[in-house]
Amino acid sequence: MQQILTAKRVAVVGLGLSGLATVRFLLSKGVKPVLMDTRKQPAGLEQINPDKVDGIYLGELDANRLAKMDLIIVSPGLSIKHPALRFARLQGAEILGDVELFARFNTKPVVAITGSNGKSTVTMLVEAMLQQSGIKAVAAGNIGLPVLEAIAQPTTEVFVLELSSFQLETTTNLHTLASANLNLSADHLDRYTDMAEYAAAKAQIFRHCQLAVYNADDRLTQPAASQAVLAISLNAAANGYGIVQLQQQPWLMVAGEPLLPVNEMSLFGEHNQFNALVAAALALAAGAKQQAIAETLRTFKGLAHRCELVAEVAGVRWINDSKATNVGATLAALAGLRGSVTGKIILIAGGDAKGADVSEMSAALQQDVQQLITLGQDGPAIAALKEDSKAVKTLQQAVRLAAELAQPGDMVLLSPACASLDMFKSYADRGEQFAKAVKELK
Ligand code: UMA
Ligand code: ADP
Repeated sequence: MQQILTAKRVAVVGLGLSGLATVRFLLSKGVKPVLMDTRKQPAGLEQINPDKVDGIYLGELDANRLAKMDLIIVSPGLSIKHPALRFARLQGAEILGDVELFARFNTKPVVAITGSNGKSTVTMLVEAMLQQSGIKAVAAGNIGLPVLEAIAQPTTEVFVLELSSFQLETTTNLHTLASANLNLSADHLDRYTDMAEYAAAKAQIFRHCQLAVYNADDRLTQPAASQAVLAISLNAAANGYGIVQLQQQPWLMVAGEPLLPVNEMSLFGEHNQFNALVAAALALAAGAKQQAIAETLRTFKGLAHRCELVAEVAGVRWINDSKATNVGATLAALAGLRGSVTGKIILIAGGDAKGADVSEMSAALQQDVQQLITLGQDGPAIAALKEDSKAVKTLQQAVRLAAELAQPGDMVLLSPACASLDMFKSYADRGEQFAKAVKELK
């Protein structure tokens, strides 16, 4: 595989986390890449020694320079439809992403996860289930640790990769023990022409997998190829997976065996029962033990900013679901939480909808939300879906307004259905500002 890099002119486009890891990886293989980024001041610039690389070019991409390359490794944040990249491809350059480079060099077993929502939760669950089984598993990819940084850890026995559609669209040779596509709902439509194009990017995860795990209730996740498949549904216990009634209570069934009662799981919400079943199937494929899977599901508390209880003040629960950056995630949060609320749900939503049709929230806003507070760039489009919604300018104002309107038994839910970047540094920054504002309430 090493020969794919020799005698080649190689460029790395994008100097974020994955770009920097790519540069280090290439340098370790004796390759001196050309570096480019459309930003004048990319965050990772100061970490690069200019003497070690073959030039750093910032600002608008130079199509002619790119066209001279044999191999271009593009960061996931940059669309491969960029005219300069298209031109380079026409001139014969090979364009791939860091995950494809990983795939060509990796020798360890891989489990991979994609979907519009639930990727990080399932990825962390699988990693924990494998570790609990005594297997040295490492989670990497979209979850945060760049794959080309993870590849350098010699003790790793299994890689658990969270893969975004951006990473998958440049990945063609990733071989996995098992891959899962959790669900597809409108997201990133500012980058894809339509849902079909977005779904096609996600479907790449099944290209070379020994077991394809998909969502039986979401047709768009179904693999096209006829490899071994496992369809999982919460609505029907089939193929050995699902929810079964036992001793008058619902149990998770995994590989044909009742694993544990649903109420013993520390994660809540129906969507997390589905996540648990998929994670169990993937972990089993990579050698996890049933008992370790059950123990993980009893103790795994979930990740920050995903339906996270940040405070309970005067009988009002404040939930931070800032990671709900698309409509599907907010719908799952409402469906998962509504059963546990005796009073009103006060929803704080809005931000950058990334081109999605927010009207898909309309029915849930009527049925499950008693008061809507909106903010951000696409706040008005969401506000238009519900009578008496209230628009605010800042998250702090939203929190103060929610506190005025809330009564004991109510839940205030930050689940924006939108990306945060119009107002915040990241979804985590938005979630932290929410928690801070809640703590400051008198
Ligand atoms: N950018 C430019 N010009 C460039 C290159 C990038 O403007 O030349 C911009 C991008 O549009 C983006 C930002 O810079 O706004 C970062 O892009 P990047 O490709 O450099 O990102 P990295 O820092 O390498 O982080 C990437 C993933 N980011 C994206 O896909 C946007 C991280 O996922 C991932 O954790 C990391 O690699 C390690 O593998 C983050 C993410 O937001 C969490 N993912 C999206 C999501 O989950 O919705 C897909
Ligand atoms: P991702 O990594 O795909 O963004 P996360 O696990 O970080 O997924 O969860 C993101 C959001 O999606 C959270 O708001 C969470 O409540 C919601 N979510 C988690 N799992 C699912 C699922 N299976 N279906 C729909 N929404 C989900």
